[in-house]
Amino acid sequence: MDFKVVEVKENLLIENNEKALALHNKLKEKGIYFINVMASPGSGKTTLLIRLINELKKDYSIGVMEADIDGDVDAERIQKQTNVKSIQVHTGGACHLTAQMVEDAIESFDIDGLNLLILENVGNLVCPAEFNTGADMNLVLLSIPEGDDKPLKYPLMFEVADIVAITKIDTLPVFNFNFEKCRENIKKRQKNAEIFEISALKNIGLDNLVNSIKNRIESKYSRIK
Ligand SMILES: Nc1nc2c(ncn2[C@@H]2O[C@H](COP(=O)(O)OP(=O)(O)OP(=O)(O)O)[C@@H](O)[C@H]2O)c(=O)[nH]1
Ligand SMILES: [Mg+2]
Ligand SMILES: [Zn+2]
Repeated sequence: MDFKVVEVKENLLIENNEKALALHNKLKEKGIYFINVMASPGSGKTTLLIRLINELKKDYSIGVMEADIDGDVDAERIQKQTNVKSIQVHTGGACHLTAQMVEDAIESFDIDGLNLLILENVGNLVCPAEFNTGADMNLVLLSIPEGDDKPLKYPLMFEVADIVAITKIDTLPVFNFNFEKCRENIKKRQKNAEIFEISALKNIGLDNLVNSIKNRIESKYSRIK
């Protein structure tokens, strides 16, 4: 019995990886860079995205997908506070997105007019990391109140991270959080991860993060003339 369960899951992930690769290639053909944002519920993904989008929209034509189990508050926040087209994706109870779900969601955009797609994945440190979305880059948030030990407990999320934004640093005075330890814990999982210390709320440290994202997009496509 146990053996069968494992096999089913493996097949599911293999199938998802194939779909993700196809989607990745399709977006590449269209010159679209795709960022997948993952983190715990309430870690500050939407707050950060509003800041990032208001900078990135100066150079890129952006489409945003907000994934949640239910509700449309995040898509509305993005649209209201950035004026960028955003859609809400409901997962129908699932706590992650599959590549197929992403592909279906992308159909709501006129993607020929876009060159940057951003996905806010479902708030969850576990299975979103298992399901490749076809993205060019995974941006993972870790907020101060969650604790510096999270990379030890949720290894895969940090293994797949290209950038880790340690966020809510304005709350540092009321939490025990060791940056050095946290960086060490992240590097244990992903030695190439680029790490930024930020506060989206207080607008601290965002310039470096924006520049890193732009550099990644430019090194793939050379968009900015
Ligand atoms: N102090 C502080 N609070 C923050 C910061 N960023 C976000 N918050 C607060 O954290 C709460 C959750 O923020 P969201 O941006 O909605 O978090 P999220 O990760 O998008 O949440 P879900 O989509 O529900 O998973 C809100 O009350 C924000 O105001 C920050 O840098 N510092
Ligand atoms: Mg959100
Ligand atoms: Zn899940």
